Amino acid sequence: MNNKKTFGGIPEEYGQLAKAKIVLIPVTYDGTSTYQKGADKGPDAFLDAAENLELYDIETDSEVYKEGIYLADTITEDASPEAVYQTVYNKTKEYIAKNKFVTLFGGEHSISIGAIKAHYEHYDNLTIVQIDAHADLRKSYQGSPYNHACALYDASQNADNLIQIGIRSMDKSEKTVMDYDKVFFAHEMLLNVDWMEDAIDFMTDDVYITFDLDALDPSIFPGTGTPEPGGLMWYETLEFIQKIMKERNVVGFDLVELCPIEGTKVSEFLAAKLYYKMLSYKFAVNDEIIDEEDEEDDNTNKIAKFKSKE
Ligand SMILES: [Mn+2]
Repeated sequence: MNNKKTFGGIPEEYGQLAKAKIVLIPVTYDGTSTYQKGADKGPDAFLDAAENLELYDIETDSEVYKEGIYLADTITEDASPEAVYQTVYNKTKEYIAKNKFVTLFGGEHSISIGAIKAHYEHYDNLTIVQIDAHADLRKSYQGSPYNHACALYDASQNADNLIQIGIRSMDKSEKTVMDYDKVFFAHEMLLNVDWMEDAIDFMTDDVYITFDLDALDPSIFPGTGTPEPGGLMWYETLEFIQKIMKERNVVGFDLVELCPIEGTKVSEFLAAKLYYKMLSYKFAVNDEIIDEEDEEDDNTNKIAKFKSKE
């Protein structure tokens, strides 16, 4: 499928592959989801919402689209979970080889398997940060190792480092695979005001983020296949992402599991805004603004909140 538009309707000159630092690959696959279907409609809803974003980011005082965002052809492969994995892996590799900052938008979480692998093969000692309600550590599910329930199994075995954030649902069998030191369960994050720093301490220099949007609280993000209560709120999510971007070298990321709900745009608009925020933090030229904010960082991490300044 050929995307005729640019991401967010940015001017053509910033949407060309040759000049763009950033590549966005939409992937529509939703073949293995087991509860509500509809993640295949995620990329279109996300791209539509992005057209309604302000392209100036207040917090970083930047217009990150000027780094160039190339909207790659949507991957619509759906023959099998394995075929999707292979196609995503090849495409991601191709753009990494072109020195691009590769981002993907799903689709269900299985689309991340190939993207993660392409990145950990390219970068030595890469940390995978998984932000997700679900552990996704099953070795195989419903006959396939490329099922959404297995999205991080390969990374847990073959990547150098995996850190799981926001987990609040898993099968008992996943306990044998899980590295508990590097798992931040949602119920424990509530009580640990230092969870962000603790998590970052486990990260190596280079980091890839796989962000399953069901990690977010359903009150702010209802549009996902399996909306688990007790998730991350908006400002704590941004604070965490900003810290990672500042303290480590993020080399790419994916956002998955947007399942649009008819009659409301809340979820797709949040996804678009989050995507653009992540790029803004990554490429922000105005580092001073971020530094200043970091010095006031003694706020608690309970349910998201504006920072209190005494
Ligand atoms: Mn997931």
